[in-house]
Amino acid sequence: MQNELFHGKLDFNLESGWQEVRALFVIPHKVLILTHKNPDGDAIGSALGLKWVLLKLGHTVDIIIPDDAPSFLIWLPGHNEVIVKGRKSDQSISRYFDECELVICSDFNTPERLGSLEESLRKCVKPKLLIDHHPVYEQFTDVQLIDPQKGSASEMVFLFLEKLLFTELIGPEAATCLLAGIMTDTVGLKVASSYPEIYETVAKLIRLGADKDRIYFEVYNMFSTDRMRLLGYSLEQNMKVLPEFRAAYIALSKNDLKNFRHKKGDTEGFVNYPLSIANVIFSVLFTEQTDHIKLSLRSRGNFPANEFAKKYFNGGGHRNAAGGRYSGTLQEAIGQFESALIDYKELLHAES
Ligand SMILES: [Mn+2]
Repeated sequence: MQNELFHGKLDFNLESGWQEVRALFVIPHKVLILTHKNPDGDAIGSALGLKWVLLKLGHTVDIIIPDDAPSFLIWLPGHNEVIVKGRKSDQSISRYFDECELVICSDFNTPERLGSLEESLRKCVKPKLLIDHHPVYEQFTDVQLIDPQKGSASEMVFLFLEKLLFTELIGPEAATCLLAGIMTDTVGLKVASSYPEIYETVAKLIRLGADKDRIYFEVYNMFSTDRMRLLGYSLEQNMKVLPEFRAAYIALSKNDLKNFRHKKGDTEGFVNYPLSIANVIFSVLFTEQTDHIKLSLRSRGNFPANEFAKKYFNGGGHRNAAGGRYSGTLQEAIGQFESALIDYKELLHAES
């Protein structure tokens, strides 16, 4: 592969670079697709959607993820062939990096989001392409295609394929994976989706065979009884509303999770519920992990959840959806959160 072909930024609105990238993809290569730890529907959906199309172009494609996908995603076409780092020897993982000819990163804006795969990516000297919808502060790939205005990386992948004139290679499997990514990252087209183009993409994907009803059913209506009861407990016993800050939080200890036989992905989406309360515009879910406290942050309007997460909880993300972490106890994390709210009180009240 000619590395020199492969440098710079791609932009949907500009023509530069696209021909070179297309030329790269019409010749079969060994491609490695990577996506972030704690993979969500967009991570898995964008990776799988891309894989299905690259297979049709004759590429050899492997997807490696740092850790398992939650159970509500395992039905996605092709998921059974996704390689999970934690389930393989380090040796076999490094072989994938050694043998591939091109690395595609999807749905993450810093190698840190790869967790245990971070080092492998940083060391890898193969040409790298990033497709993402997060703002990127550190360029870590040769080529990047970024649009923070888009609701999901899966939508970016669709537009990427369309721009490369590969739309007709998107079959029902790829279309379903990409639509699953779009639907999950926008919480069923409720957030980050107030622009007309997203519905054009959704329409095209449905025309290409995406099974929208199945996505909705598998993602939203497949709660285990334990998960449903954990949600009830979280809202009834565990949610604290702070009207003076227009904020609310849920804090789940390891014990809480154990009591409800918590499985990966069970708390997915819980953070959105407090935002349904009138006058609450900022919601945080704390979950106690083995060695740190994990935070999910959601906001409405212009309140910058990402900035808040970055400033106080080593995190980041989008304005309305961010993540963070805290080293210390659950109580200390909540304490830090409550005092940080004081700094943001004015901003929280400025929001209409
Ligand atoms: Mn995403």
